[in-house]
Amino acid sequence: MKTDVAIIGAGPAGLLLGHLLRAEGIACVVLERQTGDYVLSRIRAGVLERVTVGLMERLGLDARMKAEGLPHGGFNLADGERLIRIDVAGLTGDSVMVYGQTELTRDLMDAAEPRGLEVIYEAGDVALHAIDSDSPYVTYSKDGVAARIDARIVVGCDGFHGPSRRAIPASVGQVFERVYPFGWLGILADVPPCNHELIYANHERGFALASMRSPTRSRYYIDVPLTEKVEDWSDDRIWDELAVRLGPEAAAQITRGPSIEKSIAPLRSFVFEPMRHGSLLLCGDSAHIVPPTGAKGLNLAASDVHYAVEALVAFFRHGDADAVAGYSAKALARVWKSERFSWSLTKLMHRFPEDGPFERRMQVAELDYIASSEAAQRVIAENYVGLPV
Ligand code: RFL
Ligand code: PHB
Repeated sequence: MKTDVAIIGAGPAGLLLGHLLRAEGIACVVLERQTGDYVLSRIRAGVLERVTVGLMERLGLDARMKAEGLPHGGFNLADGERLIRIDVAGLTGDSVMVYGQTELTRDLMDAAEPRGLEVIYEAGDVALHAIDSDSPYVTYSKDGVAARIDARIVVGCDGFHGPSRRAIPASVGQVFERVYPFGWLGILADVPPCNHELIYANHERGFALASMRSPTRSRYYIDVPLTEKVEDWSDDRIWDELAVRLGPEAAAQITRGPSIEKSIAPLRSFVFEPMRHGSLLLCGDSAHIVPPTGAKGLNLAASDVHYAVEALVAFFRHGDADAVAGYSAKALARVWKSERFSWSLTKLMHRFPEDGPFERRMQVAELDYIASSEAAQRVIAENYVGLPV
């Protein structure tokens, strides 16, 4: 098979990119290792920035998001006792959209066939070849049969564990990484949220986040040491811990119920540079990971896709090879700012094993400063709502 752009991975990055290229008249094929149902079963991000909402609007796939998503003009930081509200709308004039990654992916998936976007699910043994040349190709197997796609450009949207980043020779790549000594234990339950806006809490006993998917579905997290096993956390134990960590005001409003999903996700900051090598571009988690504090992961994947589409349209329409060459620097400038924000919010809201009383006082002082300073709140609001692309 021959196409302009071979896209590896049908997560949010790959599907967004595929639809946007199709809409620009650029031929592409998406290869996904899993089934569509498996991709939809992964419970991940819940907060969308303007850039992500904007891409869905551009595709005309925003109807369900506009009907069912919850625009949020603020969120809260908690220090165990009080809530510090960050008035995102008042400070930035913009808001975020609470709409699950699962729902966004479903909207993109459902629109693929009607719009003629070819997505090949259950593609095994995907491998990249000749990415140093102008005629790269991808091999894979489908139903036991070997297949090959010849393309002009390959885009790796295959997440942290996919083959694309590894296809770039180690001699030209550089990894920047921080692995955190805790993970987030997440619970999804069909109960009303305890608060109409998100709460990120730093309590003596650890971090907690109250989030939601809808007025009847809640998403909560607590941080736990990486040695913890999810089997050791009964629903009751999690609800008890949430009630303590979120503070008395939120605790009074918690509705308990059986979990419909429960898992532990490790936290990591990771950037791979460059995000382009030869005819290969990387988008989303294949190039970078942020800790979930700040809800930047999915939104960074969307901003990468924005820059990639810009570069590929310039290339395929006007033969502008410089646009493709410049993709990495453009994307990385925004990536690093989101990495910084996610890292700093993670440091502010979590206890690290090496922290002593001094570090604790620093956190308390910073939260107290944020509570009293509109300038500090504005810095947080501007980053939370998403920096411009
Ligand atoms: P994805 O979503 O990982 O999609 C990559 C796709 O590539 C496929 N793939 C392959 N396909 C073909 N051949 C191969 N060899 C392949 N290897 C992999 C995979 O099956 C998959 O379908 O990456 P993408 O599109 O870059 O999107 C990024 C976002 O998914 C990610 O940044 C966020 O979900 C991160 N993240 C969160 N972000 C937030 O903003 N808020 C959150 O609450 C949040 N929670 C999370 C998360 C990520 C998690 N991971 C990665 C384990 C919770 C978890 C558990
Ligand atoms: C979520 O709802 O899953 C969520 C929200 C905000 C975050 C992380 C996760 O920072």
